[in-house]
Amino acid sequence: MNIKEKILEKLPEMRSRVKKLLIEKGDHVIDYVTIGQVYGGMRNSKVLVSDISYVDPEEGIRFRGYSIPEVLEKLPKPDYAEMPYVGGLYYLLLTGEIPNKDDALIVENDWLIRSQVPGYVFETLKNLPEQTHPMTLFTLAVQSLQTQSEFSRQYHEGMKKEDYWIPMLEDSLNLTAKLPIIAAYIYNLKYRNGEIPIVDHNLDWGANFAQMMCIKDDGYAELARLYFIIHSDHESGNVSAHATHLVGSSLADIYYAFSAGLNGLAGPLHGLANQESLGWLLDVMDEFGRVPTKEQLREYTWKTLESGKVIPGYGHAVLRVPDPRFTAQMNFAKKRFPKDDLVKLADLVFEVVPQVLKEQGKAKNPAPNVDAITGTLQYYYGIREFDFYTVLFGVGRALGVSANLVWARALGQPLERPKSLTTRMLEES
Ligand code: CMX
Repeated sequence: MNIKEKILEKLPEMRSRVKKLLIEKGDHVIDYVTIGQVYGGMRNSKVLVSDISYVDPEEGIRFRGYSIPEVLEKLPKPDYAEMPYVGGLYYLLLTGEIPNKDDALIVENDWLIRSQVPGYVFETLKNLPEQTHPMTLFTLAVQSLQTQSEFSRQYHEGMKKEDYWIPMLEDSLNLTAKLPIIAAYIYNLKYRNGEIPIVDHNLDWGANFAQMMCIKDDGYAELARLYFIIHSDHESGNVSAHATHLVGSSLADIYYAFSAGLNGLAGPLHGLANQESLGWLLDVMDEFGRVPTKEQLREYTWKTLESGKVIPGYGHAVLRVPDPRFTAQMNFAKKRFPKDDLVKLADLVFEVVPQVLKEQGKAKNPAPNVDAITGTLQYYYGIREFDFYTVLFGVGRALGVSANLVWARALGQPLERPKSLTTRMLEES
């Protein structure tokens, strides 16, 4: 069954659950919000809803109820591959059901059919100044595809509200189909010969990305699938997901909404941390000329903290344990290239940094997040241009945020518009 048919099958029940919930418990208080939360980036204020994924502080992400190890085990895989089809993950995010191989292949084939990127997108990127950041190129490419929006076209022609999700799904499939090509083109444009990558119709979405990046090692196709799956979603409150949702709530189409999310992802406290984390590991290697001893690393960590900097890749706004996305990537690296010096260093950092952060006593979570290892793996396979790493994150993140937007439309979620107060009002409260 394709995704649209599956959503059509599930929608009546989901709509009636939400309707019943609002009738029976619309006035039910979930939690209260403190002034500390209002001034503190709204941490842990429970004001969003998403059925696509949930981050348990003590366990980590679950996609539609499945943990990362479960997702990697249960989703169908290409023959002889270890990592599942990304198309299968998209099916799971959008429908809530683990697909069989045929279901996953329907998505993969659909992506191939929709993969052609209009020539003007490449021309637009080519005409920008050479020093343009890869994330700026990525956002502009997504934004420039807006002319193709089915949602926008059908909305202006007039359509029933209950059908909004249908062109939203079309747009989401069209957009996600094109992102690997756009990302590989940005890499070529910035760091190689500027060639337009060619999709191989015999390969899946992840393997196609590896092929378009011209990385011959089969391990990179496995890593691409793993990477895009684990970066797809992290519930709704993180900056990229929330920005996408907020902009989408104005009934902006996926191109407007996701380019807003990408702009948020580009910040150093969010998606840029992966490159900062690898940079920190490489600085450690530079300082000692080899993997340092534990004591040397301890001292170096303190030196970083005392200079007023954070340890990138450590800490999290929600998680209170090591991020399972870190663990999945570390397991991958240790299985395939355990002798790599950066992997050894990342492992040592995992031993030393949480202890130092605990001693410092500031970070609520001294454990690693996803970004503590991501760059190390890309570096191993030869992707050494740091500025490109957040583009990879963005390709993956599109899957989760677009699935959320399709369901936001399907359930008729309204314009988001929280209320703000003045400092005086808070002082007098
Ligand atoms: N190194 C040093 N200090 C840290 C720290 C770290 N890795 N993590 C948190 N802290 C500090 C904070 O800077 C803050 O200090 P101040 O009180 O002086 O401002 C204090 O500990 C409390 O912060 P927190 O409540 O534990 O963390 P936040 O929810 O405010 O921020 C995060 C979360 C991720 C931004 C923060 O841990 C951080 O800056 N980490 C390093 C950057 C990073 O890895 N970001 C990627 C996150 C994953 C993602 O979303 O992409």
